[in-house]
Amino acid sequence: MTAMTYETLLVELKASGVLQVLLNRPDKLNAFNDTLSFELIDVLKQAEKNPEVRCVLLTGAGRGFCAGQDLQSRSFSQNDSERPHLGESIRNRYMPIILKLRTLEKPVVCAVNGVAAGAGASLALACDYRLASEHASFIQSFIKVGLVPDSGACSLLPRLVGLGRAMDLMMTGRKVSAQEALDMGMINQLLPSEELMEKAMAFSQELASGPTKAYGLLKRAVNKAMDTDLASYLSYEADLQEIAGRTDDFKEGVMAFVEKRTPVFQGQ
Ligand code: T3D
Repeated sequence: MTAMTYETLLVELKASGVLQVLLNRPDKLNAFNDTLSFELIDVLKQAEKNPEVRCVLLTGAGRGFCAGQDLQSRSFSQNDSERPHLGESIRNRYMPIILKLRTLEKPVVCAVNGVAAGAGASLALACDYRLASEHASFIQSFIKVGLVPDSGACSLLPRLVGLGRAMDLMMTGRKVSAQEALDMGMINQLLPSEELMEKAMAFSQELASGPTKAYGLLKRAVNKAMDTDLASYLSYEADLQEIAGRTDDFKEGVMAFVEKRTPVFQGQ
């Protein structure tokens, strides 16, 4: 096991190839200040580069998952005429995180341990698979502070739950329980809180022992399919399958099938 040192994250690379990333500002429900944003960007870049990392598991410390932007760092005085440059904040801090989660060619699992609000909800939506505890909830808080849903919410949420439900959640900013999130397809699994991390780790380990390159290509294919016409997509899919077909894991998968045994994937 290898541990990496950050101020607002606890990061540990397990022998299984799972990189566990714990958002660690529990007294602020793990809200994003600048440090947390930049540290998360850094850790995702490390995950991309390090071949020992074969799955990322993201969760939060304490009773919250992530309460979105740290609003205390956005406080105004009564007659303040200054306004923050939120476009710059989104481009420099949130955009790299969401893009890296979607384009990282390794599975990313999210264990939502508590409330996920604003950009914290978007963070969970950008992961590949969401398990949530019964204490989790999801809030599109942006409208409550007069903002547009950001960090990919307007793209990701309607695809997961449908346009009508997404508009309801984004326009009202109402809290969605873990059960409702499961019912509408926002999360993949709902678990008792005491089982969340054990089950999330077991699932992450399963993914970490899988054909890593194929997971990566699968993510590339899905990203492309969401944004292109069918004919262009089908041609792109053929290119990706050409790459997958040349991996050792494909050879191992076919040999294991023919030899009637369980494949042992090396992520190559
Ligand atoms: O600025 C930009 O760069 C633009 C990008 C914007 C992206 C966004 O995410 S906008 C949306 C920002 N987030 C929110 O609006 C959520 C604000 N938080 C809440 O509405 C509530 O805290 C929750 C519904 C999430 C949880 O409520 P509850 O009652 O369980 O907890 P609490 O008592 O409100 O919070 C506990 C502590 O966490 C508290 O600190 P204290 O008083 O004990 O010292 C609270 O202030 C702190 N906290 C919670 N959320 C934030 C926060 N501190 C800073 N920023 C937060 N977002």
